[in-house]
Amino acid sequence: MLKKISLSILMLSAMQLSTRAQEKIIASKGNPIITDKYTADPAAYVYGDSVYLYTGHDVAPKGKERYEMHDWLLYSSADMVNWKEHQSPLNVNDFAWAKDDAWASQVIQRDGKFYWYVAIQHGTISGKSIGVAVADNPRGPFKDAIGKALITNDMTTDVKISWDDIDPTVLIDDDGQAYLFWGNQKCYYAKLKKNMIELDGPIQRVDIPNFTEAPWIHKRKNWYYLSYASGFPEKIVYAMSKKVTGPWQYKGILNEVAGNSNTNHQAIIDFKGKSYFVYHNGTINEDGGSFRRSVCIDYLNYNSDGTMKRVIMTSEGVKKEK
Ligand code: FUB
Repeated sequence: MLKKISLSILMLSAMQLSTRAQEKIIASKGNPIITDKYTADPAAYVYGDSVYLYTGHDVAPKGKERYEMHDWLLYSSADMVNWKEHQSPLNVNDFAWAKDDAWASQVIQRDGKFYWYVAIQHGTISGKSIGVAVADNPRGPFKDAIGKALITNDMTTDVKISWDDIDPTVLIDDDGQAYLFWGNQKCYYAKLKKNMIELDGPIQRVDIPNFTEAPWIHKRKNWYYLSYASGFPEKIVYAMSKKVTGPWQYKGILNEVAGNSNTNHQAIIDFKGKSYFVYHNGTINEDGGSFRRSVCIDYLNYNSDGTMKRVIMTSEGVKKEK
């Protein structure tokens, strides 16, 4: 009996050590903030006294000029400069129905559970789809929350492409109603049930100009903001509304084309009294570029009328917060 207990204690300590071994501290020296891996499509989430940064993971070798992405990565920070890299909490293999392509995603918390909405290639229904993973804490472990896709390509037929059901972004409004926005070439939204894993009504279209992809929905004071990638190579533009369902007023460019990358996929957060614009460029190493991207963070500033000032992308990045 005693032998059994000691063995279990030994095994537990070994497991804890190996988990810790995969947690690395990165003291960022400006932008891009992570330089030992290619990170893309940032989705930042503030929880407790930390920012959790969920990213895609570009692994296309030099010369392969298309996306190769199989898992997502996770970093957290309490000061915006020192980042802890956690063990990768989610992989396309965690979705039995999915084929590949761990594309853009976003995490949100409700009633103590963390819901991770991801774009992924479906294994049997042609095209991209949106899945949901769930965990009890922001670091995971995450598991498929439904056992099937929440959105599939055959549910949206406005545009004749197979990748219009990508780039999910979520908001839980002050009245508790959750909304999922997503899209490519056409922006869609739908209400989510309180369980966060079922649609609560029909898929609606968002009327905004020159939408390419990468919607990010956020609310500040009495305004809703829908930022998104426009044109190609992409600039991030935005629209504002007094209602999450629109009508949306187009407000113009928020971020210019990012260095050496034809996408720059943004996330917007407030943390410790400041606002941040999190995005990617393609500026590390000789082979960095549109398919080997890197997450960057710069300040975001608002005007007194609620409009957002154009982001100034910097090499220095942001300063350490206390
Ligand atoms: O990472 C794959 C795709 O590139 C994303 O879904 C888009 O937003 C763009 O960043």
